[in-house]
Amino acid sequence: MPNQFKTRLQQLHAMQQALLTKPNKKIINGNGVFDRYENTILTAAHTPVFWRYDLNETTNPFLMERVGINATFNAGAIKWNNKYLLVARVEGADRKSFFAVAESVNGIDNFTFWQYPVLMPETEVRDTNIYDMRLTAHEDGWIYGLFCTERKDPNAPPGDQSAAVAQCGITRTKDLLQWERLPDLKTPSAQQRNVVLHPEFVRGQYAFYTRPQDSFIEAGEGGGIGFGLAPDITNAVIEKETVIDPRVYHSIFEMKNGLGPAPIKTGKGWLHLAHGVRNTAAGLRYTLYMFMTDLKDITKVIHKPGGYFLAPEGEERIGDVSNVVFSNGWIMEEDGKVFIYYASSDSRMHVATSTINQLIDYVTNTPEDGWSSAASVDLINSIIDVNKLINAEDTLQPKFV
Ligand code: M1P
Repeated sequence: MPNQFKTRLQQLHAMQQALLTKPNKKIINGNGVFDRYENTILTAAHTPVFWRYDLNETTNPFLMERVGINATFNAGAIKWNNKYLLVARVEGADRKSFFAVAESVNGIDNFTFWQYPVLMPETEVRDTNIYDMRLTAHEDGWIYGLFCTERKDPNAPPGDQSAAVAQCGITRTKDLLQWERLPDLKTPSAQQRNVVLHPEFVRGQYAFYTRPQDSFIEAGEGGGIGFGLAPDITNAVIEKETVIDPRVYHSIFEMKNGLGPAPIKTGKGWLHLAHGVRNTAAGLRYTLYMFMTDLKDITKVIHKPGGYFLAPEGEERIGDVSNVVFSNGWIMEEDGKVFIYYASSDSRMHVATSTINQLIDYVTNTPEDGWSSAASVDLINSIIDVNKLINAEDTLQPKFV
């Protein structure tokens, strides 16, 4: 009689091998700004079999999954020793998230998790849940990881088992293996998520992009993406937060917004990727948008295309929290190629690629939001008028009258 345990084990390994070695392909005919890829790059099924199964036939004769993994998403990204690394938010079946590093040789496929998840040291207050790390290679020589640490609200009434306090946890590393935990960031706001460390000192201080929020974990009075300085990262205190990218009525970021990865420095300004959230009858909708800030005054937004840069499409629209795209990781190569890592619907990771020249063109030449329907029609009319001046043969469009 065939050994059921061994047969199942072989099948498990074969399936995972096939997944981890599956080549990815660019989807042709994108929008000219970036290209999507056919396959997801990191899913719960990518987590090693030896994380989830006790592989000892004596203690696990049915070869049952002992530790379920629910999702892998919202990954920070960095190029390290010639490999593309994602520090993913891995969420267990128990709803707890933790960080784990997955690496790829080409940045678009074959992402494989390192043997162990990240062992994140704690502060004196235990983290209930940690997630969404933004990596910053700072000019001080450290790689920082800023992430959200969530704990039960100590002031919640006894019957309330969901009120939480979200704060910014800070960790740093030199090798992505050993992580030093620093005290959580202190700001004037009751809640913080989506905090990002700027890669350079600003007036000799550490510069943070924040997301000020009131005491409610959702939405709240928070006015947008904030900014603040702290002289000491080992005891980071921001005395004053100013909003640099506010929420706006009837926009893609009317409910809330938050910075994505650390900005990329370009000759024209600091390029930012962020997420904006709007309400719909079907719940919140998260899309990605871009803006650029001044090289000298990094709090000054100098370009901001109207609308979203990337929105959930097709299967991306469906998942644990549907209608969400979220990005907290990107990598720019020396030749200008940019890998944009994004998660869909709080479930799995994708990659899109572009170049820094395309992204600069996008952010500097895409018209800004006119904030009204009439302004949108005026904009389209002005493009039609320009196109009418071009020969019909050159535009491959029907002849204008
Ligand atoms: O569920 C969508 C996202 O919601 C939160 O982001 P934000 O604070 O900007 O609304 C986070 O929980 C994030 O991880 C999640 O993807």
